[in-house]
Amino acid sequence: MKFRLLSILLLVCWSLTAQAGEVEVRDAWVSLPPPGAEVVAAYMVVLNMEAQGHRLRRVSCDEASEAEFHAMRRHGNMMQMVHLEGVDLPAGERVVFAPGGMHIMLRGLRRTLKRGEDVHLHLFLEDGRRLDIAAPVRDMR
Ligand SMILES: [Cu+2]
Repeated sequence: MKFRLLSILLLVCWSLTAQAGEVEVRDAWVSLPPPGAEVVAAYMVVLNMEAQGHRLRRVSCDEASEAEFHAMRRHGNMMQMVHLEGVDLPAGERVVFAPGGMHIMLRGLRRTLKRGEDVHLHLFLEDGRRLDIAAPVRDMR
């Protein structure tokens, strides 16, 4: 009986969350590029708190002429970057972009990035939504 009540409560909580759900980006940051570099990587955590899956279809950046989703793949004993056409965001899960794994590659920087300043990224979901993110520039950790 107690157990059943708990299940019902959990279910209620879950549906409330799903209703108020959204796709959220946390801890976005850009690694400080070496002087003169034209390529730089951005990282973040994307939470899909909705009950249905979504997909990141495209990314753009105010400070760079090109922005792409990249993943790292092993090729022999080398790690290689591969371009991803999109990134799935499964329902209720978090998708991590971090050094050594998925990242947003920014090419053609329009100006020199300084430590502490914000880089502005725009994520486009397949359902037409757009998420605007400010990602501070900081040293690689
Ligand atoms: Cu890359």
